[in-house]
Amino acid sequence: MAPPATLVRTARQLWHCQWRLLMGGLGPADDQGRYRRPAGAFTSLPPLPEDAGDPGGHVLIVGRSCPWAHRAWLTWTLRGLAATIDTVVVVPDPAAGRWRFETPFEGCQTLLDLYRRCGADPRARATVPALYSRSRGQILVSESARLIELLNAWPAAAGAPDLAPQEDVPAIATWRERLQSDVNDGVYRCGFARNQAAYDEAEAALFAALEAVEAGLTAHGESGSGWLCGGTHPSLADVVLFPTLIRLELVYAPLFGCSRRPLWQLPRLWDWRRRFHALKGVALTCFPTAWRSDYFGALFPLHPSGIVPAGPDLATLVGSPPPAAPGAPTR
Ligand SMILES: N[C@@H](CCC(=O)N[C@@H](CS)C(=O)NCC(=O)O)C(=O)O
Repeated sequence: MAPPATLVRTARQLWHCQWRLLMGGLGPADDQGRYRRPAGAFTSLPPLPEDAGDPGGHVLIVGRSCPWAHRAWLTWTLRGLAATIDTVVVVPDPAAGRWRFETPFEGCQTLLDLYRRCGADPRARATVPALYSRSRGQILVSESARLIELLNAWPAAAGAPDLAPQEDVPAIATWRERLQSDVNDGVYRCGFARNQAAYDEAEAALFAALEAVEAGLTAHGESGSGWLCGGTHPSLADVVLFPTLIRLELVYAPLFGCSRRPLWQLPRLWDWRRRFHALKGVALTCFPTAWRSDYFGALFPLHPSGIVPAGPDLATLVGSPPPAAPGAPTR
């Protein structure tokens, strides 16, 4: 027998209050209910360290599921920095809501311990990615936007591409600014919106930006380049786009409501993602099982059951697009 309507109404009101409280734990919102990413610690771009060329002198701390860490990991990969920068992967501790080291790192069990030891503001969250200097015993930078710039300036492996060539700097900056707000943070602004209007605004901006990328790629496609800022290799603009796009069908569409259009309807973008994924070493930075379990398992206010979906299989997202059905719209 169905419970009485008054009981259902009361339960819904109570749950809604609880939900609002729990959402506050995911991050702050403005008075319109729009998610606002909190500022972190170690946010400025440091100078290139004098010992940057020393083997193993620095450590890039990343988490598998984090898209901000992913962009740093990609930059490290594309620049071939394994000889001078080690990587350490932290794993989520959902019960405590923080990152922990699998084996103690510099005597620390958790990333928070390391942040505290490095003198971070006690109120700051301990986030990935972070670049740590062994010689100084200090986190140099943990804001991914600056971190990827530092890694691009780092002494690189022979033949590694410059991901921000001088002539492309203005175009890269323009793309990065839009992608950061409307796409990288945009998916979170969809998922963490506190009301319909806040979601609608973020969702519209997200898909407008993706369509702008599609149009940009089409323009370059005609002149023979397949990357966002032209040229023969990807730039930092491509690097920041990839972590969000590769998680789209796996996480952001089903969990954050970023599902207005399937990506195969943006064929240049689909192909761009396939080509980026095929770059040397990029597949080694992709962990679809961890992405699914970390997002669906940990974001309790968005998904209280914690049930982790089975798919889709990443291989189906980085192959050829499905053939359009006869008469199906191409846009
Ligand atoms: N602004 C930071 C954001 C990084 C960030 O939010 N990382 C998340 C994982 S996706 C994190 O470590 N969160 C832990 C926490 O907030 O306690 C950046 O871009 O580097």
